Amino acid sequence: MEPFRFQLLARSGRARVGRLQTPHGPVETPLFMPVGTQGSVKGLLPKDLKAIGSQVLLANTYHLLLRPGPERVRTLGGLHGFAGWRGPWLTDSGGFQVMSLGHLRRIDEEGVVFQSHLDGSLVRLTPERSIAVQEALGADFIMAFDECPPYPSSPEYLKASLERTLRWLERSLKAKTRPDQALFGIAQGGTDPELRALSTRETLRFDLPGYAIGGLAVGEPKEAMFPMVALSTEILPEDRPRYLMGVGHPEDLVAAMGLGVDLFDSVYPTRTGRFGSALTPEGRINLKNARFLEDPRPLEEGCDCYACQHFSRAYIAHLVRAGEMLGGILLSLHNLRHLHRLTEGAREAIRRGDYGAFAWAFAERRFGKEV
Ligand code: PRF
Ligand code: ZN
Repeated sequence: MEPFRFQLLARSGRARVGRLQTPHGPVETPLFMPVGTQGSVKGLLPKDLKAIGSQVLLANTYHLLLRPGPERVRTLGGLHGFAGWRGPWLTDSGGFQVMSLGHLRRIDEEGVVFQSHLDGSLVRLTPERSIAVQEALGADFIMAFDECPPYPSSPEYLKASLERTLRWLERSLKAKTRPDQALFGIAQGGTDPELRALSTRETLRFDLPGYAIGGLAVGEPKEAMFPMVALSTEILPEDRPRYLMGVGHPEDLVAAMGLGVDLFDSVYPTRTGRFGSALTPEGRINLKNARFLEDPRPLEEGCDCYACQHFSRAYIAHLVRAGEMLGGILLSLHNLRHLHRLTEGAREAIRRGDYGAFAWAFAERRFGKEV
């Protein structure tokens, strides 16, 4: 596990700064990972991602299995060679994407059978197949094959599902052959405190280089999500990275970092950018709003990203209205920079031992007045 050594560098309350070693260089946590579902962060060049401080990119087993296929990616150098991002990659295991995108046909002890959203063909995904695909894709971090139950689900279903996910974790681990990839386990349990604690404790029986908090941000209210995050980070070991899957709203990052979460991913910054919105410290602004058509200011005052350094809100609002792809590109770039700056600021505050003041200042700007 030495290639994936995780060192805690500083702590402030429950918030932590860590350094995570990977075969493609070290990364600093807390960290937001941009989503490159198809091996590409939509609209952005690897050099631009590097320039805004991206450290790890996430790709999806589900999509790359269907197209172009894992063997093609393996032959062309794995994700690092094929997709031109030479830094660390993480691949998700596919179960979650099957649920949200594929036409799920059956889920049983063996795995899932689904209908491809591309050509309707039947595809089987099991823990063994997911790991084999993730080994071919060659990411630094790979995820155990899990089931993320929908919200709401009955306690009976949650229990049966989390127990199956634990058996799938054992099978994922057995199927793994590459020593240069770190397998993360994923705790489930929905928003039931007993089941969440049970799933987390049982997942910890496997000595793994990192642990993910899954099954959240699937439509449950925030008042239900955060107690699960708090409970999880209390149980999880201090010396392993914790990854809260699919969470990317700035205010959720600030709260979860405060609870001791180290890693995040979400399509939110890029998707909301393609839909015409910019993240700012005061909240999200929609460039389709007529009030931006004559606004000479940058998306965010003081932002060092290329979009804010070169273009006005008025120009980007024009691009969005005209349906020009540059609009979505500039907004995605800015939104990712905004989240990276947020985690960078958090790291600095934690190093100073004052995460509380950071969270307080964030809340004041974000919620202290109307945008
Ligand atoms: N499991 C996996 N991927 C995920 C999730 C999960 O529970 C979530 C939940 N928000 C996002 N992505 N494998
Ligand atoms: Zn910017």
